[in-house]
Amino acid sequence: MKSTLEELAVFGGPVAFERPLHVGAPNIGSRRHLFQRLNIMLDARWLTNDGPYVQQFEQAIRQQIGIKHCIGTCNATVALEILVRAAGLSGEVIVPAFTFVATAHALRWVGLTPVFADIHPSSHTLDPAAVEAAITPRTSGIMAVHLWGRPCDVDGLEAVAARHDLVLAFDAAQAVGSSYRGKPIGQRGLAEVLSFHATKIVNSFEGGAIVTNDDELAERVRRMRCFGFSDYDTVTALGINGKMTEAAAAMGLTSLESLSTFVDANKSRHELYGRLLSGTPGLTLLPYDERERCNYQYVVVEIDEPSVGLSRDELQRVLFAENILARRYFYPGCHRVEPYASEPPTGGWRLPVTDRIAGRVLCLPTGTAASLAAIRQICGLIRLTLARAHDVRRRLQAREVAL
Ligand code: T4K
Repeated sequence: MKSTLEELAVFGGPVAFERPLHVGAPNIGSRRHLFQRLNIMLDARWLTNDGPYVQQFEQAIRQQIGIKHCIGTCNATVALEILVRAAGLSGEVIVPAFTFVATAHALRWVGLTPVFADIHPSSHTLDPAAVEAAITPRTSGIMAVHLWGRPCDVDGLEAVAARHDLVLAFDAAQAVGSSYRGKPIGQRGLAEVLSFHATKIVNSFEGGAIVTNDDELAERVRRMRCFGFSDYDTVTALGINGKMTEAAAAMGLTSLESLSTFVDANKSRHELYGRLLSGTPGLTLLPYDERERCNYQYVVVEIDEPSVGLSRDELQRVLFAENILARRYFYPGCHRVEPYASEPPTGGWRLPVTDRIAGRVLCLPTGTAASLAAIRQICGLIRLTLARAHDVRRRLQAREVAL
């Protein structure tokens, strides 16, 4: 364990990790089950187009969430695009800017205008009061996000949507395996969108799904996912190719079998970070609500620069030098990336909480690929860096001048 600044890689010491330690290294699950499924798939020569594994995966997700319909897709971004079209949204849709850019891009890609509303400082998710203030006569819906696998204020947003007769849907890309008020996330609003990207708690390499209790919406989504075909050779609507492959579904099923193992791994890592970082001045680890089921998918810390004397970006530089690829999710916020940055509303985007949080948050490695020993090392490096924050800053600045 390093104990002096000279030992830090950023100042010329040895690199702590030989290979990069990623935030989102995938959980794998049973290779045997995966290869069995892939062999069956190859023998059957059925590789895509709503095959048996896609149907099994959709059924498994339906059961897991307790929902009527699940339509698997090639990824969550396309699922969002299909959903907003199938829901008939038009004009403006209110979204958080503090989310992965796919939430906003999916809307924009289909010609909608994302309108960014601010978030609550402790939940990092949409603030219903800010949403209400952002409503205009052009608003048709709200796309809320369950960030970090933690639910947003579903009840509060439902009340706003009901008052203004707006469609409410959820981007639940990060929230598979988590609950809201004791019930699995995925049951609320008109529909919710899940992601099974490689970095997610359940992964199908790439993949997504739309889950809903609405029969008509589900039917429209199914057609849109497959070019608008209503049967073997009849096209009844505009559609796209948003299908999930059989190999993806085989991986999804295999991954889903191990969901509780993955959650336990994440939980033990989150607890370890909590124990080892507790009492570190200027650092807060975002908690999960122990009354809910949580997937503990992200280990999120906030760095308070004024009290610690070091910025989040400076800490990230120290960690990167050690091959710890901690991420500044979701800096700088969608409103500050293109095309949205160049198209601000009159008076500019006013999202003070988003701006503040986007400057403080750092996500640390977790999941089955990050060993507990690695996490002990990461915490030791963070504690050392923050305890000597002023010296670290001085040395980093001196290095910049020297370069
Ligand atoms: N809405 C929300 C709220 C989302 O968070 C996302 C996706 C979406 C919508 C869209 O879902 P999809 O269309 O992707 O299904 C990652 C993921 O690519 C992205 O899916 C995820 N959110 C986002 C939060 O994180 P990046 O920009 O961090 O890059 P990526 O995927 O290259 O790398 C993530 C980390 O994982 C790195 O530390 C490298 C590591 N990694 C990645 C892959 C793919 C591995 O170790 N192995 C791998 O195979 O976006």
